[in-house]
Amino acid sequence: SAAQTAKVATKFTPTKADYQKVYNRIAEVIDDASDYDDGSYGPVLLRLAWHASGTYDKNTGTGGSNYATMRFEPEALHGANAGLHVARGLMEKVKKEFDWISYGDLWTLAGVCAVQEMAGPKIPWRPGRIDGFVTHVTPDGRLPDATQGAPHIRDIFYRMGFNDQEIVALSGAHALGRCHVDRSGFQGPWTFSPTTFTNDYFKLLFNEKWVWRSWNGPKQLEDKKTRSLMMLPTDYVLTQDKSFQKYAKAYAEDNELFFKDFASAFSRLLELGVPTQQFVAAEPWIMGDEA
Ligand code: ZEM
Repeated sequence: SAAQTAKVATKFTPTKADYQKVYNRIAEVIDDASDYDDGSYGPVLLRLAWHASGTYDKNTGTGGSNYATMRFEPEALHGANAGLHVARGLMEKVKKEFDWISYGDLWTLAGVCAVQEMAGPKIPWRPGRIDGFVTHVTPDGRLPDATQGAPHIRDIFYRMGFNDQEIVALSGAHALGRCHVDRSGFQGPWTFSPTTFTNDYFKLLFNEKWVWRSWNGPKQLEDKKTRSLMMLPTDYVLTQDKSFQKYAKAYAEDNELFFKDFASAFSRLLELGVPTQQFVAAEPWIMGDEA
């Protein structure tokens, strides 16, 4: 019909400038957090982008950021995703304003925005993810379990297609945010500046003495000096495993190297599971340079 033709003819094709508007809106949401945690929604949004992408399995091609399956049960209820309803709720408001963006693009762009607005490196990103269905939901157990050791970390990240160097670089995201007893059971921040992206996580891993915390919660470490910082067993493993340790030391000594390697690995993480032909641009964009 004529009405249908007209609708097709006016179909909105967003440009980079339109995605930049979404980015700017997310940046406002991140900062509007005076009563939340350390005063920023950045860390929990970064965790959303990571958990939305980190379900990828390179052998089956399933999981990853393409279909934003965390919108559905049971994935939303997987133990690893506890607390991420906060981040999804924040992005729901942005989605209402920019209804043309897919959830996968919105959540990964939020991760990019979080890193950049918290003074981290520029993360190359491009849109093209599509909203999937409940049939695309991934099985539980694809994200890392913080109580485990090096073999488990390798199993999980090799499945996504990452190597030891990339595992260590990505782990540096724990410079940001904190653990919540009511989400993971663990408690506390990794660094003294949990809303600023730095290589402090690696510096602290080597410069502080880490001892097991005595408490009723799951096994975690605390710094002997102030007892105000924490490390998960999987964080501490980066200092114990020979191959991980090499990269962790390099990042502790060279912030620029950490920024470069994190940006490259995180950019790739955010594209896991998205067929190349779906992307609207041949090369990822740098967002946030011009408003
Ligand atoms: Zn995390 N992470 N993570 N992580 N993570 C938590 C919090 C945050 C692991 C893990 O078990 C946990 C990566 C890798 C790994 C962030 C980003 C990234 C928490 C605390 C746990 C238990 C959740 C809570 O209680 O709120 C394990 C085992 C990992 C690998 C071995 C990677 C990779 C990340 C991004 C690139 C961030 C930003 C947080 C803080 C969230 C917040 O709300 O403050």
